[in-house]
Amino acid sequence: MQLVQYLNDNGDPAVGRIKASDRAAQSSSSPLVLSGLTRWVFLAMLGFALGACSQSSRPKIGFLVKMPEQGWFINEQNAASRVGQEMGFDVINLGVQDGEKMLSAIDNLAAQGAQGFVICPPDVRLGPAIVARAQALNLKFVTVDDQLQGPDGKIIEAVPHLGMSSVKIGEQVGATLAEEMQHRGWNPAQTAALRISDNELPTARARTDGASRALLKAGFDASRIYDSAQRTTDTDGGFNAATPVLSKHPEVSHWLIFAINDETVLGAVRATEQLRIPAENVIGVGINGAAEAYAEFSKNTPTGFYGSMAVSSTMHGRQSAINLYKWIRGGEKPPGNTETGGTLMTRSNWRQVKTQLGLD
Ligand code: FCA
Repeated sequence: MQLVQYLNDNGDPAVGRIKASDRAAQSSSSPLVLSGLTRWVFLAMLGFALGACSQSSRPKIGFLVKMPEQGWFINEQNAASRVGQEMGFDVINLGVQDGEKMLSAIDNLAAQGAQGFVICPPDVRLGPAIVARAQALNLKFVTVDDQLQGPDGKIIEAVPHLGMSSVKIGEQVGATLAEEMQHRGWNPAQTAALRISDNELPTARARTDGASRALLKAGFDASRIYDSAQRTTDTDGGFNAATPVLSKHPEVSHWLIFAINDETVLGAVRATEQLRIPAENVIGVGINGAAEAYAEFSKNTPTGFYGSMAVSSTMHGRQSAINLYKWIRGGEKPPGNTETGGTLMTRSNWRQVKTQLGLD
């Protein structure tokens, strides 16, 4: 305590900071009486040494995400850091945008003395490489959001996972699109749907398949759903996937847009704007409910981005970190698969939903 006060001031402020009575007690009882610069250097070194000791004795985990710039992943990492502070462990947040970065991040974690990591991998097909590296380095790990695939393309069930209930959330997206289309009184003959998905990512396919099913159930014509595959799951990926399909169908005046997340739908909505399709003729519904959605809902005039199925990224970050930490501390291995639900967030209720889901 005294040391912190000491280092916060310039010169020799410790003397000024310590009450006269304490100072008297200190100089008479302390066997080690140093003065001036020597004392300053000694105290500083002691402080650093103590700090280093207490740091290294705290358990450490990594939190590795494929797109650290996305609002969703920012929330997850922040929530993990917060729960670490509450429960007494350190969280090292890293971005792992490709396989090479990911493997060196895992190596670095081990070198820093971490005991495990939570990961949303840049490619689920890296599953076997992650398992092998973690085993070699004796690190425990769990996945969040995207589940790992084995060489046979099947989910690696042995790795504990926490993620959204993709099919159900997809179905909510489809039902929302159908309802809003009806609410706006659109003519089905002038309406088409743009479905953008990432075929390599099982959670993505499950989300867009769920949405398609709900649309069909509501009576939407299957031949009026146009597909596009995205190369990346961000806004650029959505924009690039949407543009050719939208341009190819000038006869369509009203568009429903759905995809794997908010970023992709936002990219597609930007593409409609560039093609001068009026915002009121577009209903885009995304998934995530993080910063990108708030920014869109905060605009003065509504855009084609009608809503987002919001899921608590805060809860995902917090719970997956807790699961891993307890496991590291000798508790049971976390459940094989935990699925979370979603809530519709729109321009009119986004602030309430944000609070309700404990989002940053
Ligand atoms: C995938 C998506 C993210 C987010 C997450 C829960 O990783 O790419 O945007 O939706 O699932």
